[in-house]
Amino acid sequence: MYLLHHFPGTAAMAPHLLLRHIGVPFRLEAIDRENGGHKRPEYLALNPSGRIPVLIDGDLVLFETAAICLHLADRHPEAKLAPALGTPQRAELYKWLMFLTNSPQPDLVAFYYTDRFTVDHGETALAACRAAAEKRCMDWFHILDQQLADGRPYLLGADLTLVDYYLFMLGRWGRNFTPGQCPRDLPHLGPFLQRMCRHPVVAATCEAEGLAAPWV
Ligand SMILES: N[C@@H](CCC(=O)N[C@@H](CS)C(=O)NCC(=O)O)C(=O)O
Repeated sequence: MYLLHHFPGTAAMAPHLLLRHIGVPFRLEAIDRENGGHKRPEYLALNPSGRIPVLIDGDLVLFETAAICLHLADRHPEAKLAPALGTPQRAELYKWLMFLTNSPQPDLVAFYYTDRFTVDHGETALAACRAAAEKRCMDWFHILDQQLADGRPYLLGADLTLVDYYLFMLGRWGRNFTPGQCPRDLPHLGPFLQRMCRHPVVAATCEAEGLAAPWV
């Protein structure tokens, strides 16, 4: 059985969504995040970066959310979370996954952990840093919005893949941006996020994580 070290609403959500989509037995190991459970030696032995999540698959201890997602997709090809290896569609999946993890995700981290991105912790400097992170994030979300502009239901086209779950998670993190200028307000990404909210796997995961509505 898989074990996912987890805290609601964090990056652990993407693998949690995938595990539910696959329908395989798993257990969530709750991290005592409020009390720095992810910075304790036992957890650092699993993930030296002290970040959530970690997946345990037998003897395999895996950190980095995207790696966990790809591993789950590879272990369960019948779940069709990724197109077949070596196909152009698979390359597209790599492209969007790398884009998500290299562009919006770090800037979302900068939005939420602003004090790590400036040595000036004065109110004005922190607010400026946060506003710049939000602006960068929205530039990335506009690109994702354009990818959905041809009416395709999912990032790669007709079929839902792991990058859609990943995008849902990151789009959700943008819900605290300036009202009216959030991912949910974009013309194509907004409907995508609402559609994902209605997906039974997403609804069940958000409910299981105890997330307050609206989810995006
Ligand atoms: N690159 C890592 C980032 C994970 C990450 O940022 N996790 C956050 C929760 S959403 C965390 O554990 N933050 C605690 C910290 O940075 O101290 C991944 O994708 O797994």
